[in-house]
Amino acid sequence: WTTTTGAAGSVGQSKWADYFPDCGGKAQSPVDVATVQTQYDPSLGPLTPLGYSQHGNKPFSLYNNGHTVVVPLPGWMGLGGLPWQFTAVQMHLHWGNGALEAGGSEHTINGQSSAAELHVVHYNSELYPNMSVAMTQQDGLAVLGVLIETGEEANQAFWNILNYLGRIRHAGQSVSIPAFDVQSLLPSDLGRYLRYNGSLTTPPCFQSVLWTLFTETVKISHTQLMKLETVLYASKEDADRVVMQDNYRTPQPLNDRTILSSFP
Ligand code: 1SD
Ligand code: ZN
Repeated sequence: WTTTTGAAGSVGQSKWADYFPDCGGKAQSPVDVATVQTQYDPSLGPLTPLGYSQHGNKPFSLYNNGHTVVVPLPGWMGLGGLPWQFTAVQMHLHWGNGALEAGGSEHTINGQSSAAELHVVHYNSELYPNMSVAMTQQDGLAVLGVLIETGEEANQAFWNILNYLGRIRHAGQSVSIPAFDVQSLLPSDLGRYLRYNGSLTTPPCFQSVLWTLFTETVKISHTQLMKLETVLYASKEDADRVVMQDNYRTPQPLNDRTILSSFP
C-alpha cells in the first residue's frame, strides 16, 4: 500500500479495503465525534498511565517507518483503569501538510480537525502474549488519542521528539534519543475522555482497538508543528524525496456504535 503522504495517500485510502478487507469493516477508526450524541457512562473512571514517568535513563529510540515517526516504549509502561491490564508498545503521531488551518488529526470533534494527533498504543497483556497476536483480537489493543493544537508557547515535552527528527529524515532510519517522561506529552486531565470500539487507522485496519480520546487537547507551537510537517520524508535515502505529510486517515462511518463519555 502507498504511504498516506500527499494527495496520492488520500486517494489510496479508498483502495485499502481492496487489499485489506477489514479496512471496509463496520467498526473502523478514526471517527468524527458528534458531541451531542455521546452517552455519559459513569463507570468510566480516570485512566492511569503506569510507569510512564519511569524511563530508567535507558535511551529511547526514534524511528521513521515511512508513514510516521515511532517511539517504541519499554514493556514496564502500561495503562490502569481498563477492564484488563494493558502494556505499552509504542507511540507515534499523525499530522497535516504545513498549510495554515489545514487538518492533521485523525479523530475530529463535531467535524473539526485538530492540527495533529498523538497515539500511544498498548496491547492486552492479560489475555495475549504479544502485540502481533493481540492486534488480531477484538479486545486486543487500547490506544490513547491526544488531539494537538497550536498555541503561543512551545511545548517542552514535545521537543524530546521534535529535536531529533532531522536525524531520521529518511524512511528506515532510527536514532537513539535521551529517555523522557512520556506522561508529559499527555493532557493533565486524564479523567475526561471519549471511549469507543474501533480499529487500527492504517492497514490492516484490524477492529481490535478500545479507543480513548482525551477531550483536553495539548498545545505545541506553530514552529513545532512546522517541524513535524516538513522535516521527514516518506521516501528512503536513495529515492526521490517525498515529504511525509497528511499521514492521517479520514473519519469513517460510526454505523451502529455509540461513543461513550466519562463525564456528564
Ligand atoms: O498507524 C498505526 C500503525 O503505524 C501501527 O502503529 C499500528 C499498530 O501496529 O497502529 C496504527 S494506529 O491505529 O495507532 N494509528
Ligand atoms: Zn495512529
